[in-house]
Amino acid sequence: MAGAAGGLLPRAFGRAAGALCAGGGAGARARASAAATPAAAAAAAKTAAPAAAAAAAQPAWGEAGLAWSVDTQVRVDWSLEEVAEVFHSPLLELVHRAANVHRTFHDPRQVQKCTLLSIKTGGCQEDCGYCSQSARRSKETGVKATPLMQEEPVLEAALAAKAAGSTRFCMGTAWRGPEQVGPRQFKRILTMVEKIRGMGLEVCTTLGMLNADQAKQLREAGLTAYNHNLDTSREHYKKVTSTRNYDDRLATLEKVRDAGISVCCGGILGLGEKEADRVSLLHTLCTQPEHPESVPVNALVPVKGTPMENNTPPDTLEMVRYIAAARILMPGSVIRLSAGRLHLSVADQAFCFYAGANSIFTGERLLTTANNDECEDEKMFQKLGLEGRPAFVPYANSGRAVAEELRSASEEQGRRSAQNQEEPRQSYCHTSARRK
Ligand code: SAM
Ligand code: DTB
Ligand code: SF4
Repeated sequence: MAGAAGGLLPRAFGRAAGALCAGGGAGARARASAAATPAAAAAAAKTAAPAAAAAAAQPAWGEAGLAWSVDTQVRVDWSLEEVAEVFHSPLLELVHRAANVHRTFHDPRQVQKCTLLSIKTGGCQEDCGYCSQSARRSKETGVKATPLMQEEPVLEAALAAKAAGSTRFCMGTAWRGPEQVGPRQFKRILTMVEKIRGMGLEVCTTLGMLNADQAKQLREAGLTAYNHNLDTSREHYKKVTSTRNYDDRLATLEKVRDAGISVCCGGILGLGEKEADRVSLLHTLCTQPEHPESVPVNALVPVKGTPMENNTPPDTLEMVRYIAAARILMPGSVIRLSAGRLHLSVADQAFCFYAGANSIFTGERLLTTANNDECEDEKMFQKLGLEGRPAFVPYANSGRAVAEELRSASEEQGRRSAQNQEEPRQSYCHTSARRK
């Protein structure tokens, strides 16, 4: 279902692909899509153009209805209240709505396999309370500092990952940023990026804080994505890390975006945060100038010797709720079920995939902790009828780009109407068969 936006618009997979509805301009559609409850729908109806207003005013399930069927907009203007409303919806309604969004924007059978490699472990200057790699706690955690790996074993690991079905290779370093180690080591990483990209793999790095020049060099080397997590809410962040602040993280994300590299940014559940912190992080993520291309959802892996060793990790339903909300709020992004998968059963993971997760890390290790057995993952894919997501699948990841497409489509329609060349209007607002 490619639309005028040339690949930016949602592609509909399977039966949840509803009819395109006739409606007003981009503004009306944006208002209609914001209507997450009958009350909000009624409010939207007051200001929307007539057709969109009618759609917005009609809840999916009568008075108690949740307007899950109006979800094809990629929006970057979510209010905190709207995010909270999505997050706190009854779980099965939330998941149902998320599953619909998932099918509209992604092939739900595809789950991307990614492989992580810690190319420089331990000895980190920072003091993130969840992390095994901070130099300050090396005695307690027993994680020793190692130098940056040489090129050859890294390339071998990337080839092995590709042979095992991974389509993204992600390299992590335990340091504050490349500044800390100087240009020679950074150059080695650039070479790794270039060569791994040459293998036809997506390449991701997570190297801490970047300046604009480093981001540009990574881009020129062919980097696909840069992982830099916000981890939790701005409010809770101070309790997690004292050596940097939220704005430092946001500044690096801006440089990555400006360099034209896809942003991979998400968080960890289980850092002692409240539900309001989870809502706040989701709100920050979905109101970035563009949605992150990837949103990792990590469950804390409590590491002995860290201040969070006794934290209780989130349960499956908390993970599912978070994934489903992220899927609805950032429909085009790849939601990555990341750390903490080791303790999830196949049924738990199936629920996460149903709620919209479409990537996992495969391979025996994450960075410093154990990961699921690869053969078990393979069996899980077979049982659930999943297939690996290929590299470089295009998707509608950018709220900004979609908004621009909608604006120009709307202007074009305006011009046509003015010239009395009325053609059937195309709208990207999705109505389910049930609502007709
Ligand atoms: N040093 C870089 C940084 O902090 O951006 C990159 C490496 S860091 C280990 C990558 C991410 O892994 C962190 O941002 C965090 O979200 C996640 N992470 C680290 N330790 C974790 C743990 N014990 N449990 C869950 N996630 C963890
Ligand atoms: C992300 O969000 N999770 C991955 C990846 N990005 C780099 C890292 C998980 C690390 C889990 C703890 C460890 O193995 O040290
Ligand atoms: Fe260092 Fe990254 Fe670990 Fe923080 S999360 S201590 S920055 S390796």
